[in-house]
Amino acid sequence: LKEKTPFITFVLGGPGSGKGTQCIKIAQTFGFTHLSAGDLLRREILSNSEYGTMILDTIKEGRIVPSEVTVKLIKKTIESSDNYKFLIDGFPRSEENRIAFEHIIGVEPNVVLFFDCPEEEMVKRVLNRNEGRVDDNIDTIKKRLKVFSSLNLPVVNYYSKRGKLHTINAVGTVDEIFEQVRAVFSVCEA
Ligand code: UP5
Ligand code: MG
Repeated sequence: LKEKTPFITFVLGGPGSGKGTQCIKIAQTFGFTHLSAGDLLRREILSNSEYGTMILDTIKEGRIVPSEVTVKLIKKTIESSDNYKFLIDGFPRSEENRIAFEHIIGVEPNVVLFFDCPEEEMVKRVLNRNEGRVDDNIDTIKKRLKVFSSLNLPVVNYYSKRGKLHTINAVGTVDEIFEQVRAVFSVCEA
């Protein structure tokens, strides 16, 4: 049983907008546990899970893995952690994801960060990454961008209306961007 109610930050932004890079710095500076939904899914592929093939096919197409699969992985990670502060990177990606999280985990995020980045900059970063990700090719990137604007931007708008959204200008050096992020957490630290 957790002694403290969790403090949850959702970290949203398009492919290559810098979510993962900034999460590492936030985790180090503010003591969050960094939980990347994409990393949890990629780990699931490697672990011979019954869902492995389905997840791989979905990621190759830039589509969204069914909510219950992702939320189950997130729940397991939260429950097995001693920490109570979590950065959930790259989730929720759709209104359906968001609603599933609220139902299954039973809490709403305290803070939502949105890394706002022009498409051409995101494409450039992803193509330069060179880490062998199956979805880092121009065809899949185009699909990821479409899915992002049609399914993920509604989630961004939802949290904007709820007054929880902090939009970060994601163009600039990693340190310049982190200064904007630092300002958010300096005010609303748990
Ligand atoms: N970089 C970072 N910051 C920079 C800066 N300021 N200036 C210049 N370069 C910068 O950064 C991307 C690259 O840019 C890196 O090389 C970095 O060094 C450089 P990164 O921090 O990795 O960006 P990030 O936003 O994390 O990009 P990522 O590609 O991881 O975002 P996606 O949202 O596309 O990927 P994710 O892993 O979250 O999801 C992958 C797929 O999994 C999805 O498409 C989907 O199919 C599936 N998925 C689900 O189905 N459900 C989920 O809940 C989550 C994922
Ligand atoms: Mg990432």
